[in-house]
Amino acid sequence: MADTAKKQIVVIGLGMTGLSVVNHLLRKGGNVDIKVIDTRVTPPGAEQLPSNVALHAGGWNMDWLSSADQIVASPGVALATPELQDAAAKGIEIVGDIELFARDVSAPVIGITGSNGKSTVTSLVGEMAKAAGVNVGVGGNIGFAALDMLANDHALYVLELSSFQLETTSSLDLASAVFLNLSEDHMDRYTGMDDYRDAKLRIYDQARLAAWNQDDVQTKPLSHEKAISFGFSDGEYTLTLRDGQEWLTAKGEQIMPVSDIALVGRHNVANCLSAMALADSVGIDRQAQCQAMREYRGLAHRCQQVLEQDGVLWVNDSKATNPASTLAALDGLQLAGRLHLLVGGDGKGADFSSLKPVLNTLNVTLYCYGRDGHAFAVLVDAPVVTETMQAAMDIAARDATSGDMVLLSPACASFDQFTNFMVRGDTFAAYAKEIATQRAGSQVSG
Ligand code: UMA
Ligand code: ADP
Repeated sequence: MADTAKKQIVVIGLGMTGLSVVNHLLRKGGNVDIKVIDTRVTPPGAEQLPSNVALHAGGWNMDWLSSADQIVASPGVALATPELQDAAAKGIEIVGDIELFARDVSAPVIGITGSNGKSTVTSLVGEMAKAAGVNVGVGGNIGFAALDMLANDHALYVLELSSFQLETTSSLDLASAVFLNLSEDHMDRYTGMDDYRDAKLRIYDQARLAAWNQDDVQTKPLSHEKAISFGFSDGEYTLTLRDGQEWLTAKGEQIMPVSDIALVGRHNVANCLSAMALADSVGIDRQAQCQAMREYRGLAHRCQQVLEQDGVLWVNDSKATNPASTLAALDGLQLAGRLHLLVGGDGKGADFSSLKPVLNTLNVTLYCYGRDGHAFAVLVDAPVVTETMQAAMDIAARDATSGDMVLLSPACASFDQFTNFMVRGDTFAAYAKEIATQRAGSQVSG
């Protein structure tokens, strides 16, 4: 029986988010009763759940749901789920972890959303703040639960926000927010692109300053009192020429040559422009911004070289989980030899035809693996179709010669065959090294 004198809080999902919510509520204390529901039979994190918090795993508990005063839903559980719809119809408040964060945070917060580049921009702004000596917390969708940051009193928070998290958040008071770009993703969760875009646009309603991308008009706020923009040829943060060289330019002032940016790829120039706009909004000085842009080389699993053997480069871009991020990896790619591109996995209902034109211009062998590999096989004339990524790597290793690149940039989520994109990327790197060791051994013995 529920103790009706206590506020009944039901947490849905016991992944990283659910655990952070439970720990946050316990830290806050008060007259609350916390229960957790996870539809998975063996939810991750169950072993870390304090013994005084009840867990219902492997399905729903409708009694717990209907007697809840508040439901805290994890981002992996869709609000459209009938059980949550029922609860909402009964007037039960449904929020997410970011809403709880918004209600308790007392330092300035910067928010970052978009289809691609969120983690790169989030971590780059974090690096800028650190270079300026600010005690900064960096978290959210990037892989560190927002509420866990509140346990340490930071002077500034940089928060990566997914569309799922934004759906259940309404009280953020962001110092500034950016919606970086919009391209097809998560079509298994949204009714279409408008629905997906609307979820992302919610970020601007909760921000004092809205930063948008001139090169992707879909990111423009529908209305906002204070909006600024960035873009390659337009906006307050843009590129200008000096002595034939491109310079990052902020509000008319030339700041730094583009060639000084440590991150690689044209998309990362746009990421730098947006990061500068966000850093300016909280007064991070320009010198610190430039230092971070000169030094920061990016996160693992984003176009990361993991091996070079016999002139063949092996590159891990496992974080490319949608077609636009794979297009970014292919943009401007110049190779002496052939590209061996590994794609496939859980396609999340995406349309991959946008890859076809660029594949046609490249000297490429396309390896299609995993559950939705077949959806890529129609894009080229002679695809190599395999069951697993490792099987594709075996063939690529056999066929690649000096000057070639083997690139994992799968345009899909990993969940059909891996726990997450990091495990997929680590598996790619480890298996590439295993193949290399075997080959080195056979060359010696041969
Ligand atoms: N799940 C169930 N039943 C449940 C609860 C979850 O089946 O009762 C499934 C979900 O469908 C999902 C998986 O479990 O496939 C994980 O969901 P979760 O809500 O438990 O996830 P967390 O471990 O809490 O991680 C979440 C984010 N995951 C998602 O939004 C799916 C992490 O982003 C984020 O780093 C973390 O919170 C901290 O904020 C990951 C992600 O893939 C990296 N995000 C998507 C993306 O970037 O494209 C949005
Ligand atoms: P997110 O957190 O939004 O998934 P990441 O910074 O982790 O973004 O990058 C994910 C993938 O998208 C990587 O493959 C990366 O190379 C690519 N990418 C990064 N920034 C951009 C951008 N501005 N436009 C398109 N693709 C990008």
